[in-house]
Amino acid sequence: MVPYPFERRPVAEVAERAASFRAFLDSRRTVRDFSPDPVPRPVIEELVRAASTAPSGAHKQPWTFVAVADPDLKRRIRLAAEREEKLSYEGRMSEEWRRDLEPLGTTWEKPFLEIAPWLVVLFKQEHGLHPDGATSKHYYVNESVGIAAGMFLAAVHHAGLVTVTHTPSPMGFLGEILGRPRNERAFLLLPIGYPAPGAKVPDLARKPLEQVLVVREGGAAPAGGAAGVTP
Ligand code: IYR
Repeated sequence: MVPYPFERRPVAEVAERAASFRAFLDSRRTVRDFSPDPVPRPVIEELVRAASTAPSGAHKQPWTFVAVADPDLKRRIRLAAEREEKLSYEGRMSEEWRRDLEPLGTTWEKPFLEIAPWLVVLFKQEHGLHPDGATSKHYYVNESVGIAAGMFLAAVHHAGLVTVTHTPSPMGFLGEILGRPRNERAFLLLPIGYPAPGAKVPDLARKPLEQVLVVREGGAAPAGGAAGVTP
């Protein structure tokens, strides 16, 4: 163990920082309409370093980020993704699922997989696989990789770039095209870049706090109802 150099801030500053970070995250939108403008490789490296600060089960960091800028690989990934997506949109997805996607305006066509300057493919490592072929246990892999993905999204937004959490299903082709070892499964495909000029996003609203937060503060309930969030 080593000391943690934690800086304790006055509560007013904590409240201000909580609110300003919330507003910053609220300005993030999923973008599917990319500019081909390049993004330097060191930027992608910093985004992956940021994501890789995520907590993980027993600190195993059970993730691999594969950053693809090679046009041939991007084309192969696009074609394979579109093959799966076409099967999904034209048959595998239920009527209800198709209806739920209508406001997003998505189709099986994924031009962003070739246009975005980088495709970052996030793989989860089901277990450790060492150079001598020995394996070791990983814990809470989905939770760990999901947290790393969220931190990656925040880092992309903070850098001034955009992405979409694309999950062409099934994603087995990504491991094959990218030659990943047998302990890895594709988790998310994240195109990274700038929005195309005039890019549009769906007209979505976030759920209000009272639909996503339940507070149980304890103590006597104040007159007028539950503490905290009731208007
Ligand atoms: N993977 C498909 C379909 C899709 C599914 C969900 I759930 C979304 O939120 C968005 C899209 C696609 O990427 O088009």
